[in-house]
Amino acid sequence: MREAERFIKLFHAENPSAGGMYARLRDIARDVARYGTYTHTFEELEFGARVAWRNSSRCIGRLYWRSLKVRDRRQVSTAEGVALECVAHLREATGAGKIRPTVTVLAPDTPTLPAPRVLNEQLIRYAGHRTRGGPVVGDPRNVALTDTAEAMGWRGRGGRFDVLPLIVQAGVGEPLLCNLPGDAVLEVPLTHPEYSWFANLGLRWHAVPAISDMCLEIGGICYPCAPFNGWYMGTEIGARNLADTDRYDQLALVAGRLGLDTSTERSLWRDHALVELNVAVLHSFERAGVTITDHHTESRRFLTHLSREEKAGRVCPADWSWIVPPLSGSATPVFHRYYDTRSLTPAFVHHR
Ligand code: HEM
Ligand code: NRG
Repeated sequence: MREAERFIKLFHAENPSAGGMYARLRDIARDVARYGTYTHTFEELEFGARVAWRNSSRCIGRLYWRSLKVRDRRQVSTAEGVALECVAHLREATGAGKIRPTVTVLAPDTPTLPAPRVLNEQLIRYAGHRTRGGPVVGDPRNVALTDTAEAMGWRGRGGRFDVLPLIVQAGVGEPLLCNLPGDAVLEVPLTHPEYSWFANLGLRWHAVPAISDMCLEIGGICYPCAPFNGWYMGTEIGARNLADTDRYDQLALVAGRLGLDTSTERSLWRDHALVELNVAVLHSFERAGVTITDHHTESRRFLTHLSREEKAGRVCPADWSWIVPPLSGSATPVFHRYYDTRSLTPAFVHHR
């Protein structure tokens, strides 16, 4: 009730035309007393999800928080229903490359029924195949998820970019395994604007980052299944997913092809390879007509967002260690200051 009251007051403070705050609070108190829970109106849900994005202190992309598309699917609670909605979410959000920031809100936890859950951390993830004694083939981050899928009967093609199936848990029974249809997963093969050999590295990435393992908390109600997406910032792919030594670990290979001196750190071959990898990511997405942003533009937008929030009289919490991009940090304006570190609700939270 305390959380509900705080949220309803926020909703009415920011939506003065909604009217009837005291009647609404009285109805909620009655429902909570009777049923141990209450149901958000669509307007409350939409506002709550947008503010949860606005409050995401690790997110540099918050300037457009008001434009989040909210798909209200709270009536969907079966594993099959959840899987179908995830596929529909991907199709709508991908927009053939013109990516739309979207969240799909599925059934919440209630005192009588736990909510369904997607076990994948994102709707689209590449398998990490263990090999006997050798290195992982694919994305080492997803080895455990790949093992789970295989234990449920899934077989990948043993490639470096096999899209994993969704694993959906609803109720106490066996989880459901669901392959994503090809047309729901847009991917971009990577090429470089100057080096034709780059294409032969066979690298690619998916167009849409859609986090599916965070809980959306609004006014004391928990929506554990609320997959959301925006678009990528190039560095997420070029400076982390393809570069981290515990991910695709491509820097030495790229440096070798660039003819750099990898015998000494002082040639800065890692730094040089990182830049070319990131050039390739931005170039390839742009050429494929897929929305992507670069870290310089996004850093400037984020500071615009901060000053807008300040003008609106709001605190904008931010986590420096996540906001500063993993490439050329000090060449972006977000590096050169500190941020408010409070945590606010509504919020997207990690429960696992
Ligand atoms: C984190 C960019 C949209 C919520 C991040 C990160 C980046 C980013 C770069 C850090 C990721 C990392 O280092 O792994 C963007 C861009 C968007 C966007 C460019 C384009 C529109 C969204 C949307 C939501 C959202 C639509 C929610 C509705 C979050 C959250 C995190 C995050 C909760 C932290 C994730 C975690 O803790 O693992 N975002 N974002 N973002 N973003 Fe955004
Ligand atoms: N770094 C992760 C994705 C995290 C969220 N990033 C976004 N979110 N851009 C990766 O897959 O590389 N978003 O909602 O747009």
